[in-house]
Amino acid sequence: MPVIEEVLRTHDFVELENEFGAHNYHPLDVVIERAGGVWVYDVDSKRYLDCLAAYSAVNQGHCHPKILKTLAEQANKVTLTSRAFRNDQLPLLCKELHELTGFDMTLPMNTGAEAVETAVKTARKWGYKVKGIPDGKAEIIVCANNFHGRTISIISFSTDEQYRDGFGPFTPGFKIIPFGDAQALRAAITPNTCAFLVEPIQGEAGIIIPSKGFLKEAAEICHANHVLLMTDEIQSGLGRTGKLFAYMHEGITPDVLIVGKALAGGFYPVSAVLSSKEILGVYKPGDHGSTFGGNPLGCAVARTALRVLVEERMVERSAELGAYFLDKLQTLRSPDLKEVRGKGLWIGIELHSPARPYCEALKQEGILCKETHDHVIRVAPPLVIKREEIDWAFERIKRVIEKH
Ligand code: IF1
Repeated sequence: MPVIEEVLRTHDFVELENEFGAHNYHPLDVVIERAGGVWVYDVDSKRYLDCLAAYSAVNQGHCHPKILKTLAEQANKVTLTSRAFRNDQLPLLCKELHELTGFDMTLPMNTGAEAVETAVKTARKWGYKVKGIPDGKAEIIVCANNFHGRTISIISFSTDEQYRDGFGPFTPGFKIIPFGDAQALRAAITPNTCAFLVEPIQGEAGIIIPSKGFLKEAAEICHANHVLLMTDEIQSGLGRTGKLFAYMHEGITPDVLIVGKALAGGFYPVSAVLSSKEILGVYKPGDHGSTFGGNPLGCAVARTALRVLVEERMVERSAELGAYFLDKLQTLRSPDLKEVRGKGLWIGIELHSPARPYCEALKQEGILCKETHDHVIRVAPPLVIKREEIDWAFERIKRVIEKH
């Protein structure tokens, strides 16, 4: 049979995915073929400004040339050793994370959910071995409207019915308090509480910023009660909010820091749990692990992803340009507009009506945004965005918001 080279277009890819892929997403129908910096191009060569940045996994910009170079060079040397043997990249990543963050130790994993699972296991182990909680009784406090991933244990403490529906039975040992409520945290702690797990700013919930001082008070309450404060900075970390980590806005240090996404600049899934020697010291060989966690390809990529974040002043850029963008967006006027809020280059535009039609209209204008929780448009471009590109985006966002 002759092979016919057909050119596949957007609708062909959409149909193929709909037919042969599971329908666990409802993506915008833009089929991306290539990207660089803040710009992505679809299969019809139409250009879009990316205002999602893969949920903050490409903070460093798409296909950053230095990270790409490291990926290619390391892939030519060795990609995977397993942790049965050592490799020459993991020790350097751990040391560099220590120098960058001040935390003593790193436990590497791959996806965000795995790192959260690892933090939960760490807190429980610490609760039994160090705090002396009776076996099987450890409790972890979490917040309503959290998003920490999609494994069974993590959805066990989700308050979003859709994330849980049909997936039980669930993992016990979690207590839910309202987000931003220090009094509720104090009241929920018992002698069996080993940790409080929290996003400093809630992403999926709609970029919800707690009132000033909440995290600081939470840190004091945790400290006074011998409870670990574990911040999930998988989305808020690595410059997104205008600081290296969002907890730095409150001048505190958590006991356990969870990072992922931008840790490897979008080239590779690399996540990690960072903590003290006392806390990560609870692990003995064989207690926990992962085939891919700490692999030389991921570690090399992460080292360069961290280096460019610092060298190219992306955290400072996020603070400066985020404030500039937020100021502009706060001038928008529409009866459908409820609130514009944000920190750094992480901005939520909350509407009275569903955000999806706005995202469709923005796509037509050449901007890719994704709605969250129905009524919020999130604006979170790569941190390499330029002032002129913000002006370009603002003109179009204004047109779409004020036209509706
Ligand atoms: C999807 C949301 C964002 C996270 C925090 C852990 C994880 C995430 C704070 C898990 C992941 C992603 C997952 C992605 C969509 C996205 C998301 F809308 F679902 F909530 F960003 F806002 N902690 N967030 O935000 O990390 O295992 O995915 O690597 O499609 O589910 P992961």
